[in-house]
Formats: sequence, C-alpha cells, structure tokens
Amino acid sequence: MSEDLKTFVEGLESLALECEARKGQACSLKELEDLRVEFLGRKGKLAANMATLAKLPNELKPEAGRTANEVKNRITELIDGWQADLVAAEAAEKLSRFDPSMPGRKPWAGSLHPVTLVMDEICDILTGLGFEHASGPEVENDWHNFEALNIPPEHPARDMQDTLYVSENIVLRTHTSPMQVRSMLGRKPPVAVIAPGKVYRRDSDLTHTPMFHQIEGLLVDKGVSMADLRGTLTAFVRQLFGTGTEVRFRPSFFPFTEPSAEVDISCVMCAGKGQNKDGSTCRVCKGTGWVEILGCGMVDPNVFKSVGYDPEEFTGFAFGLGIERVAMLKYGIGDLRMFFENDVRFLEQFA
Ligand code: 2U9
Repeated sequence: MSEDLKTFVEGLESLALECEARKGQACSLKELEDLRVEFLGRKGKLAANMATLAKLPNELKPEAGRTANEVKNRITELIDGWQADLVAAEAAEKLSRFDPSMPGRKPWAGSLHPVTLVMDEICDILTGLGFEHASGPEVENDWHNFEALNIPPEHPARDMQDTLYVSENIVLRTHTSPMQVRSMLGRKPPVAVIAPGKVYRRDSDLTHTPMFHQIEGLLVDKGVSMADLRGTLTAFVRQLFGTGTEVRFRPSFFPFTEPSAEVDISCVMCAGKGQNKDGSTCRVCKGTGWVEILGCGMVDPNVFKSVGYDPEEFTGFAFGLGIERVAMLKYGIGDLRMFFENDVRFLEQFA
C-alpha cells in the first residue's frame, strides 16, 4: 500500500477509535446530536479527512473511498446504537416514575345551565300532561305581542312591560304569548300548547334582567273551565315541587285573561311553616309560608276574537311562569345575577 493511502487510512481509523473512546460521554440526546455533528457533520472531522482524499492519485481513490465509507458506517452505527440506548434508558426512567395505582385525573366536562335544566323538566311535565311545543320569533310585531292579546295602544300594560323597541312597530317579545297567538291562527281548537323561550324587558336591577326565560301554556276547547285550570296547575306544581305541595289561587288581573289569578305554593324552604327549624323567619317566604309561582286565567274573549275563534263556542285557560324564579326556588339560589355571570364554580354544581 502506498504511503499516501496508508496515511489516509490510518487517519480514518484513528477517527473511528476516537469516536469509540467517547462512549458514555454523551448523556443526553442533545449531547449525542452534538457528537454526531462533530464527527459526521458537513464541517465535521470525517469531512475534514475526506478533503485529503481529493489530493490522492486517481488510482488510489477507489480504495480510499471504500475505507472512508466503512469508517463513516462504523461511526454512524456507533452513534445510532448509543442513541437507541439513551432512548430506552429515558423510557425506563419515565416508567419507573409511573404509578399505575394512582387515581386518574377526571376529564373536565361541561354541564347544562340550571335554566336549561328547569326548562327541560317543566317541558317534560307539561308534554306529559298532553301539551305540544309551540315556537316563534323573539323579534315580534306589535300585533302579535300586544294587540291580539287585548293590549291596545295606550294600554298601561305596555308601560308595565317596559318594552324594548326595534322600530315603531317591531319589538323584542315581552312575553312568550305571541307564540300561542300564532298557534291559534294556524289551526282550529282543540289547542293545547306550551311556549317556552327568552323574553325581553327594559328592566335591570337586583331582581330583574333585560332578558329572562318564560314558559306559558294554553288550552282551548269546548267546555274548558276554571276547574280544569286548577286541576292541571295543581298536578303540574306537584310534579315539579313534590306531591306534598299545597296550592292556592289568588284573584289577579292580566289583560289577556278574565278572570285571572296568581298561584302560590307552600314555601319550598320551610314547607309552609313560615319559619326555619331554629325558629327564625324563613327568608324565602318572609314568614308567610307561601311563595308566588305563576300567573293564570281564563282566556279573555277579546283574544279569541283576534284570532278568529268564537268565544261563545270555545273557552280556554292560560298560564305563565318565569323560569329563573322557579330555578331559584328549586335550587335555593338567592341571587338572580348568578344565572348570567357564567361563573364555572356556580355552573358546575348542576353537573
Ligand atoms: C294567550 C292568552 C293568554 C299567559 C299568562 C300569565 C298569566 C302570567 C307571568 C308569570 C311570571 C309572566 O314570567 S312572568 O313575569 N305570566 O302571570 N301569563 S296568564 O296568558 C296567555 C297567553 C297567551 C293567547
């Protein structure tokens, strides 16, 4: 072998030996990568040796090239082997820290809003009693929201309800009643519908929000009486609040019903006693033993005339309740604002 070739080959061999001697020096994948660059990189030690290959006479180049390739493969195999060892060691270390007996972390899951829960429960009870779901727009015209419900222009109820106007004739519905008006316009009696949804009023303080949820029910047929109203609502509140719930009807006034009544139930907090176990006054019913839960009445003949029903032929009852109020009573929530703040600590209690 010529001297030139010998020197070249020896240079390569000592490079391989140098690399072998570095075993154990690279303790991490990063350090190992640095080592790979040091020996095999574009500006590394092997590349420096290869520069001298170009200076060898042509007839020696094939032999020199073969040796260079062998050395490159040897170094590559070395480093690849160390890398595999490091990866395996890291995995074993991780596994040694893994405690399969440790309880897992529960994935976080959302839950239904209490207003949705109560709305669904009420809808289930009322559909169980035979009512069908009605629907309709939240942006309504004056006629469906007021006029058809016996609330003419200048009627004080329009102030009472603090309407949010979109334009002179268009409002955000102030109650869910326009949905029942639309239901009646679409068919002849018997009609038994419930109308759940958002309603809007220009009202905002501790106990009022500009948007809240209502559900109303309407039954129209031949011979529907106040007794049917009482029976239906008593069955309804007993399913919602428990079979022991007492119910009382107080005379009231609404433009769309005549006669009208407000319904109280025995207090959900103190079971109608008016006081807590320690003798203090119940904060929910303020000592009266009763809480107001809904409004109702026999549909006013003028409402029937608006939708083309003959009030001599048909009678009906209607009722309405606010969902947030029911949710506050059911879950013992003292502050209406809780429903609208979207605080997860509040919401996740209903999961
Ligand atoms: C038609 C005819 C009559 C629905 C009724 C009430 C009484 C009532 C309130 C309860 C609390 C609204 O959310 S609240 O502020 N509602 O007191 N609603 S009778 O009467 C109707 C509805 C539709 C066609």
